[in-house]
Amino acid sequence: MNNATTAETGSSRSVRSIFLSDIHLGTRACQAERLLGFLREYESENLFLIGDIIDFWSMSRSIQWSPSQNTVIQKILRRARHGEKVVFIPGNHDEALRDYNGTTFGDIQLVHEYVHTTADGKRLLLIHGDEFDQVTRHHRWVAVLGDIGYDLLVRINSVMSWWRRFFRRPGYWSLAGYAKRKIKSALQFIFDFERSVIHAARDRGLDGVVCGHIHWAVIREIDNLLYVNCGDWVDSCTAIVEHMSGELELIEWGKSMPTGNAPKIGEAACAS
Ligand SMILES: [Mn+2]
Repeated sequence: MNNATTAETGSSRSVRSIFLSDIHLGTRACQAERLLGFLREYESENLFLIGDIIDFWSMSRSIQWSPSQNTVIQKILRRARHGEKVVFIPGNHDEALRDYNGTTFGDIQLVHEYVHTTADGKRLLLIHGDEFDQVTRHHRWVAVLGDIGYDLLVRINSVMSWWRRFFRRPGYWSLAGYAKRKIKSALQFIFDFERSVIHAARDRGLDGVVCGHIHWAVIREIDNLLYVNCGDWVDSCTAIVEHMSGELELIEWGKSMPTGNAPKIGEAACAS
């Protein structure tokens, strides 16, 4: 990665395409400042916004909208106005916008999915990916509750173990054991997700997929197809860029910053 130096110098880089997902504007966790730093650094011909850009789920509970989040929207609109091709594929957190798929607003195309051809001829399916997440697909209420309720669950658990101790109930609840089970199921979840997204790309006769949703950035080959995930801008601050040659690169913008964090398995399992 070479972003550590460029983030400081402020020099601009030209790439063919930028792929971003899971920005979650409207939440406190959204790393809008860092994203602005990234957008300042990279100029592109294409900007693909691959879902969960605006978090309407979270905003229905409380709105955390900062001036820098406003600036993110302004910068994106400005780039579209100045001739950059901007394609927005709504995700599950901004699913309200899916009603407008097929339309264009402020020079931004809204679509359900998109096929992008790289400079070296790879045809990639661009899709947010929540429809391949068995939890959000078949048990939407679990995902919504999970979104609100994970912290609550942890709190209830701690109250329960206090209650057990107080009344000397048998059955010790192990946090370590719980975490281990949680990680195992998170990895299984990621594995299943990747397989089914790749399957969709293969069905369409394409060379690979660029998605988001599970907050786990990666470029990897699966069954001879390219699996690319943009990661997120609430924790890991990652983006995918396509260079003029068509080569894809994972940019870990968070790592060059003092408080940058690696993706967390538990959060991936939340599938936001
Ligand atoms: Mn999502």
